Amino acid sequence: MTRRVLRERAAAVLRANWTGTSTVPSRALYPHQWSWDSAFIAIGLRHLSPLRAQSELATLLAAQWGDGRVPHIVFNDAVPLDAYFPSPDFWRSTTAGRGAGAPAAVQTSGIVQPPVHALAAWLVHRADPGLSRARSFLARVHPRLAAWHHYLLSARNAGGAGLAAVLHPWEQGMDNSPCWDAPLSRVEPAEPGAFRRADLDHGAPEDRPTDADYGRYVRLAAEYRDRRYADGDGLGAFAVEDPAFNALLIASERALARIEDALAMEAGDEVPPGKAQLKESARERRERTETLTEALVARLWDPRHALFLCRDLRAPGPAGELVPERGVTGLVPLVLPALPPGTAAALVRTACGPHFGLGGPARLVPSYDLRGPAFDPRRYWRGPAWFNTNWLVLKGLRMYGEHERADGLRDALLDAAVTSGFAEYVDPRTARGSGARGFGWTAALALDLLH
Ligand code: 9WN
Repeated sequence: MTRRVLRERAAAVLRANWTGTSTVPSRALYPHQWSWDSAFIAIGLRHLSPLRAQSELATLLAAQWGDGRVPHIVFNDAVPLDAYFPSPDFWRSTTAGRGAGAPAAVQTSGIVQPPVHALAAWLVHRADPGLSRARSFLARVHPRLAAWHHYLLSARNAGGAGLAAVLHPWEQGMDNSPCWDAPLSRVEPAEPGAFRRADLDHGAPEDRPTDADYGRYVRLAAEYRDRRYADGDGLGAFAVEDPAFNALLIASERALARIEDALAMEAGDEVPPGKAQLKESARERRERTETLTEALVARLWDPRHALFLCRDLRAPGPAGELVPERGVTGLVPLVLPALPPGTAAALVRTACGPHFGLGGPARLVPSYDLRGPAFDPRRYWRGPAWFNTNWLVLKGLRMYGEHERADGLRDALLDAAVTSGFAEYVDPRTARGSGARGFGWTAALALDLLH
């Protein structure tokens, strides 16, 4: 297949999923706007239409809450209520979220997703700096991105070490990863009759999380809602420091510093935030990326596994405990340029070793340990390879000079994307597709890899 045909097919997926203001991950399974999907989609969309890519991010950020959180779903009120569960009447953002500053004009969920947005905004700006300046794109998104990071670094610093904690598996985005099995086991599932799973109208049950998982997701989300989405003391039963979530926060802090540098070049000192303030903020952010990287290594690096692990803050002990499961989340910090000496090389060895099998039994990086007891090549985040995590690992391989491996992974990703019809996820060994087809970030990131 030529690059031109691949590009046309990926572009056709993004056109079909475009609603006029943003892009749905999948028309059938996910008919609304999702937070980290939109960030990855914008990264690909910038190659087709920098204007649409800007709108994608602006639409998401327009639904930001007053406390700074960017919701994980922005609902499209033209879509029937029963098309996706949990629907707006479950989250009740405009009433239960009022105290936390949920917007009145649009309905959203009340939880978050990984902060890929500043990184995406910077890449979108770079795709067409002239258009970006003409539309004051960076000036418009900057205050919202700054408030978003502030929320994560303050309200979500549950462990006290500076890292952000996730309060629900949906927040981290790898919903049924075996990394969550132990922390979730403390959550009493909601009654099976208390909710209806719309996902099973479109997805095969063996590809999706189980009913027991859903019972726990529902319980946790309902309890957070009933606490009126308040953070701080009295956090719920689930609180985890996750490597990918925090690595993306650090990468986005670096991107936000670049955004501030770019704005400072244009700004005078009269209009706030003036040149001096932007430069000072960029300097602080760069320092913070260093201290956050140190915290990430101190809290989550496990030399025995040669991998970053998740820290379960609700486990016994003053700092909780590390979860001894190998998830792809632990490889994602490879995107960080300033890892301590030896750490990146160890991560590359782990990615290519028996547990993730890259360049050996696995064509693409699996979401979970090929040799782990819970490995299942079809079930969602318990084994299949996903395109966003593979794209991140590929970026890390390239940054650390592993060009041959990066090229091999890029070719395998492009091949898997097109032959699977831009599947949501694929078997990491055979690249056979599962889940939704015509999936937004699969098409967007394939496009990005063609550039
Ligand atoms: C819950 C939209 C989202 C992705 C997540 C993925 C899946 C939702 C679901 O779909 O989660 O947020 O209904 O299963 O796990 O990463 O953002 O594509």
